Parts: sequence; structure tokens; C-alpha cells
Amino acid sequence: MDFKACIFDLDGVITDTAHYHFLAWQRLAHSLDIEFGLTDNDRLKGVGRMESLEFILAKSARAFSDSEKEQLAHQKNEDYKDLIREISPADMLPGIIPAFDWLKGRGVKVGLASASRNAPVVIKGLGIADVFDYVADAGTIPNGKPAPDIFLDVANAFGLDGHECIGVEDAAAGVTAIKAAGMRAIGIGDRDVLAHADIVLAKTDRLLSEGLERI
Ligand code: B16
Ligand code: MG
Repeated sequence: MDFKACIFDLDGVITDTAHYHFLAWQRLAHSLDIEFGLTDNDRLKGVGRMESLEFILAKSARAFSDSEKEQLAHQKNEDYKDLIREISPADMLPGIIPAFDWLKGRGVKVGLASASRNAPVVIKGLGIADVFDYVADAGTIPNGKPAPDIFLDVANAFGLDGHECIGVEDAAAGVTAIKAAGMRAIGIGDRDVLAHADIVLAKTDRLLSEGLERI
């Protein structure tokens, strides 16, 4: 084990908020007579709020002004916040708490690099806010994933170079961001989609034994 920090994505790695994003986006899309299914939602993994909205609105024949877009993004976020109000420690994905304990026991810094501006609320609901030595503020990061900015922001906060850090991601754009930051990547999900990761695990349950202990 030769890394000094482990930087986590949130949605799809620590918890599965993707489903709540889906419900909120689908409600918005249907209110505009736009079809929106699970396959569309997969395209939005790790993608920021306005970019996700643009993807959905592109499926409509009509044009939307900037102020309409702001209003729609706000509406989706209000619905999303309603949905995540009930998040609790029971919503942690399997294997994440043992991974945190293992990292903490070795003095490895633990960071969060989520594109979600709601990340602080989510980690509070999960009961893990204290685990993180640093949480990136998505609202202040210039370029979203696949740009390396958010992972570099966390490394900088720790005073570390990219090669001293590893990142854990479920989105292809996220793995690209980690590699562009000069870090090693553990991907969670489909091997073909996450082909650029150094290690790919189908699920989070073996993150420690087949991911962190091996990378
Ligand atoms: P918000 P992650 C991402 O979280 C989600 O995967 C993505 O679906 C969402 O649009 C994005 O956060 C922005 O979220 O609207 O709450 O700011 O995977 O980077 O943890
Ligand atoms: Mg994710």
C-alpha cells in the first residue's frame, strides 16, 4: 500500500442516490412531455446539474431560455432534496464502512470528490460526514468530470501529488478525471464502460479485499 489519500465519488460508490436523481429528472421531463428512461439516466452519472438538464432538453422540439433553464434546474433540485431527506446510514453501499476503517487505521487521508452540490447533505444523512478529511465544494470547481479539477482540488487540499492518491468512481467520466489527475483508479461497475480504470469491481462489497489491498 503506497498511497497517502483515497478520494471517493459519492453517488454510485458510497450510496445509490442515482435512483433519486432519476425520479426527479423523470418527473421534470414528463412535465415537459419528454420521454426519460433508465438508459437516459445512465448517461447522466457523474454529470453536473445544468449539463444533465441540457441533455434532457435536447430531446424536446422546443427551445428554452436561460431563465427557464434556471427555473427547471431549481425545480428538479427541490424535488431531489425532498427525496433525499430520508437518507440514513442504512443507505450506505456494502463494503464502504470497512474500507473507511481500513484507510483510517493506516493514516490514509479520505476525501470526497462528488459533482453534487447536495453532497454535504447526503453524507450528513448517511452519518459519515466526520470520516472525510476534506470534501470538495462542487460549486467552486471550474470544470466538471471528465476534467481532473475536482480530484486535483482534493489532492491539493492534502498537499499531495496525483501519483500519491487513488480515486474510486462508478462513472466513465469520473475514471477519466482520476486518470487525468495522474492518480490510480478503482472503477465500480461495468468493465467495458470503465476500461481505463486500474482495477474494476462489479460492486462495492469487495472494495477492500480486491481493490484497496491490491492497487
Ligand atoms: P446535484 P457524483 C453526481 O454525483 C451525480 O452522479 C449526477 O447524476 C448529478 O447530476 C451530479 O452529481 C450533480 O448533482 O444536482 O445534486 O448538484 O456521482 O459526482 O457523486
Ligand atoms: Mg458517481
